[in-house]
Amino acid sequence: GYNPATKTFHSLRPPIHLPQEDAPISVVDYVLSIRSLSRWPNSTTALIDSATGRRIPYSDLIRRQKSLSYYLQDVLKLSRHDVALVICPNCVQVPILYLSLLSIGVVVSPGNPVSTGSEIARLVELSGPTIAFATSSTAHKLPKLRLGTILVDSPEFESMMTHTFDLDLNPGLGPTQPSQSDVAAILYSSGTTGRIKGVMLTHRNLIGVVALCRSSAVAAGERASPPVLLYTVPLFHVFGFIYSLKSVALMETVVMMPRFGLDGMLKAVGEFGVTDVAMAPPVVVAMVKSGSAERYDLSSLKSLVVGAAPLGKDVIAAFKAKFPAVELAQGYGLTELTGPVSRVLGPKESKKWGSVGRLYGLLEARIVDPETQEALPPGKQGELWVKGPTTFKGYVGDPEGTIDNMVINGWLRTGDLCYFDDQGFLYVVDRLKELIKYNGYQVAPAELEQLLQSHPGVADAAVIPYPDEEAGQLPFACVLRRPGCILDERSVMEFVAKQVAPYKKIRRVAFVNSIPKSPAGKILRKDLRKMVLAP
Ligand code: AYL
Repeated sequence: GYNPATKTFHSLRPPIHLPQEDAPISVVDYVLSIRSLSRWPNSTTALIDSATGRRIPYSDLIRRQKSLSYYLQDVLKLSRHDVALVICPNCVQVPILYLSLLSIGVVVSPGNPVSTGSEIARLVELSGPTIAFATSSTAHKLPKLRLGTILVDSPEFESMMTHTFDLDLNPGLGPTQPSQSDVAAILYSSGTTGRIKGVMLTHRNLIGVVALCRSSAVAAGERASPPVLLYTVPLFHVFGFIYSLKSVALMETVVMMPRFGLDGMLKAVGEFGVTDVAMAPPVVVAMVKSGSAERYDLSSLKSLVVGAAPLGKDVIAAFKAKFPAVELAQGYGLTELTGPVSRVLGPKESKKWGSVGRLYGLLEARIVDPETQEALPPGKQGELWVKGPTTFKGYVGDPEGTIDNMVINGWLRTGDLCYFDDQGFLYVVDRLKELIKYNGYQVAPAELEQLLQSHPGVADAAVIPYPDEEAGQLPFACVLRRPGCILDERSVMEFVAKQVAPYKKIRRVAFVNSIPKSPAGKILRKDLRKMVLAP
């Protein structure tokens, strides 16, 4: 509800209780304590590898997680505050690895496995890992770290997870009790400006988010059998990262798809009785457009949780017409708030088409006029500010002092233009920040601009989003050529494509006569957008 006196929106969901802030527990302790409340048996399947059909029950997951954490401590000598870089496609080993590292206080830092070597070098520079975990397909891109690179798809890793330790002989082994304010994970995001940054999330942040996710599961009511989730979202991104923790807490069965493909996903639904799928909007678009969806048995499917980028109203309408039995629940969130901020919950709320739902318990929000900084009432558009225990700790190093600009008196500025209706439903209208979202992935314009500016034929360049039905937005380069230079669209695109991960490629180019800038030299993106996108 909206409180006019404080001009603050409060959550309408039931209150959530978190552990005492000074209790020395890790997010893994919390996940396991929630798990112990579950009524599903330990024989419940925790993980399914969709490629091989291999199943790992919860009893086994817990054993493996413990063995691996002993191994990491005893043999690899990892300890509290070490940073571990994880560069892996989605696979069943990764959630077990996350839990093992977090349980002994090692900071988990997952990066996109399609990153190039130089992009990964940048992540290493930011977070300073001592060890990396990769697969045989990604390891070659990693630089040499002090403790080397461990392949999670190797027989050695399998034995690390099944090794037995005599705890009487090794009394020092076992979970570490961190302070909840310790950094637990470093995820990567470009935030509201500039280049990619390392987002520090604490154990407290992760505990908060697991508690939020649990509260919606409780509100949705217990299922007759354990939910079966399929993640099309990557485990290195905040959405997949926190889902991998909340699924263990709630004893859900998770189907891991190493490589996403629409037909593979639809087939897996029937094959494994998938009840819920977590996805970004382009997958919904693909489901609507696909001519083959009818061929698959989707009868087990109850709901899709869709987040990370805007979902068009017409897509929602087409989806409901095509799949009337499946609930489509939008969620909204951002890395700097450890993921979820709001979601649509239950069939009644999902009638609010286009809304990203209501605020989770634990969170408060304001809608602030970007010009006057005044807090606005329901129905008015402004920048969304959020306060709660899931606000990130800061950016690693933070040489630009970005956090001072981004968190003001505990309020995190999301950089999104939003409004609430008078029933507490949130709507995202536009993005005020520079960030481009291609298929739900973050693309930082400044990174591409720097690359373009290094081209000898380019005098100046700016990168802005170009609207696209399938991908959401395309990175669009506006290039000012050096006088006398013959540079065509293709060579601009190829120049960038050679140096970046595929999702960051420039997919459209315009040649301009000038790039509008403020007196301070800042690109005026709004003016540029008007200039090149006007009909
Ligand atoms: P990041 N509609 C419109 N824009 C969205 C939405 C949405 N539903 N969700 C995210 N965004 C945009 O850090 C918005 O601009 O995290 C926001 O500031 O990669 C930015 O994406 C943040 O991008 C969950 C868990 C959603 C995670 C998420 C998405 C996290 C995306 C729901 O339960």
